[in-house]
Amino acid sequence: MKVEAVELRRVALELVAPFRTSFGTQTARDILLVRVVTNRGEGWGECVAFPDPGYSEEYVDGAHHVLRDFLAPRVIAASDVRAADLARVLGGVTGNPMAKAALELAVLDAELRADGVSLGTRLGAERRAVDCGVSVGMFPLAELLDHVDGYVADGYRRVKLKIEPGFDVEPVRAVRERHPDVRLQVDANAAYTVADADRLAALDPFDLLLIEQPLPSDDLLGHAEVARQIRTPICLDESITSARVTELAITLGACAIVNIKAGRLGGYLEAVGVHEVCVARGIPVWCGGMLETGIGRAANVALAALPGFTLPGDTSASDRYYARDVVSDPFVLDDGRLTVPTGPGLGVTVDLDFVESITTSVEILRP
Ligand code: SMG
Ligand code: MG
Repeated sequence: MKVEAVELRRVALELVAPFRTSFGTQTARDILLVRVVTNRGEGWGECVAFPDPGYSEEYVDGAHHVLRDFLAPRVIAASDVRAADLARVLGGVTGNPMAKAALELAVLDAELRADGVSLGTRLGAERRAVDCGVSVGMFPLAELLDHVDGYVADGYRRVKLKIEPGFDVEPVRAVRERHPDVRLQVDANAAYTVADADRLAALDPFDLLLIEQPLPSDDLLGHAEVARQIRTPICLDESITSARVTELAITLGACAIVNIKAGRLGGYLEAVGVHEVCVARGIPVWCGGMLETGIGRAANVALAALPGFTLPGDTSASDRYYARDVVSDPFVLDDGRLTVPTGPGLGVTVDLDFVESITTSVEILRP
């Protein structure tokens, strides 16, 4: 397949509710979409970088720059590109996994649409629908409880709360008292240190499925130490940057569960590699989220349908994020599940008129 042009398009979308985490608050989104035009048709990808380098080093302007100056030129210069070759084609560029993942997804979508194969089939999906959880940002307690009540009433199969030092035991206790049977987990986005093990152990009585990324991303030994001091299983998110690091983290005892996010891993193909490692080592996985539009969401739902994804993901319905999604076939919760698209490529149709109406800039790169 020959890539003839790469379009870098920024769109603006309001979130239906602010999303506060230990690293900042998202309200209005500034999203970078990638469209590739090839001799076999077009494909779309979504870059999950946020405006600030808070979740990880990447941020949307930086990802845009790297795509424009380093990644897209390599793909455009290649005479023949398949998604499976991208790791090699982009190999000279280190880091920048979110930028790479966005380009990979666009190439995968174009290739699979041309071949008439769905992304789920390509990745190894075995389910027709996936169990969905919901991740709730930090709010004052009364408001948090209202949001959780609403999501539980919607049918979400698991609730995730964001925590940080000073906002942990109290909200977890309040939600647990109100919803004794809901599957509940927490995510610290690296806000604690190994010295906080006692504080994290104070969450043990609330029957949490897991604590996600309590410590900084490079502190694998610290996570292993905390794991020895608490009963709640530790799940890693930010630390899991490749299949190799996943092997290391599991071997060190740093995690008992893994959150798989393609953007953090440089693409959906590496995400499948992490899934393989985890299945081989008996480690349950679930699909993370980065507030994606229907483009990234379609890919996440396909990934979450692989057999090792045995826990509900942060793959919520379109209306949990946006009043109107960028695809004409938004994701709708049905009995706590989303249906895996079966059409070629991503299996969703980008709503071009709507996308045009929310576009803030477009850049088209050609040879
Ligand atoms: O997509 O529903 C979603 C968000 C899930 O909590 C979520 N993601 O660390 O797992 C995580 C966070 C990162 C983004 S928070 C704005
Ligand atoms: Mg997380």
